[in-house]
Amino acid sequence: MRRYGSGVALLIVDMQNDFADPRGSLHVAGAEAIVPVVNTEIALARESRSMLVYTQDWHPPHTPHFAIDGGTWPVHCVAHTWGAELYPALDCRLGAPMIHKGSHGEDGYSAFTMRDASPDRLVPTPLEPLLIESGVSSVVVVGLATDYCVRATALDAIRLGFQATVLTDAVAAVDVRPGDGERALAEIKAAGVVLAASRAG
Ligand code: VGL
Ligand code: ZN
Repeated sequence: MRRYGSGVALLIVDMQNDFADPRGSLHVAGAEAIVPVVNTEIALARESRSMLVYTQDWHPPHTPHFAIDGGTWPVHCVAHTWGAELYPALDCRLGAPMIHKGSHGEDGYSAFTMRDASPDRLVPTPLEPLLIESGVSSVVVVGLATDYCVRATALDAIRLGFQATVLTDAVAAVDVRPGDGERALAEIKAAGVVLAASRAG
């Protein structure tokens, strides 16, 4: 098992109440089941001195991302509310960097870049420089949701020159259309992302 090491970061994507808790406004089926898997990966990463980075979807109360404002989604992960908090059963390491995304009305799917609708442009988050400064060349992505933030984060990682692995039993999909999660995994694999099962090491 040599998934982790000092040049590898574990990205723990959007493990927040609105996605992970059945009472959440955008609950992802199967999210609770990945929590112990993600916690094990956090422990393995720490043992091997890998950097941990957490992300939070972090929206204002009104954003073009929400259906009430012309977008797609129910209101979710509004900054400083219960829905935006990390799921309590997740092993949250104090001091690990936290990347907030979507804070200024962008879509915020990728942990690396956000799409701002007006003007239409990509806005970087602090993640890429943070990884480069920390000597990271490879990322392992876990969390929610396979077909949105995990997909976008893994595709951006490859585009930016990182090696990227997604642990298929440590992610779960929204599946707006049945099969979206599986299609997203096939797409990111074709883009060069390694798909692995956590147990296989
Ligand atoms: C996400 C839908 C809307 C995600 C965020 O974290 O995958 N999905 N906002
Ligand atoms: Zn969102």
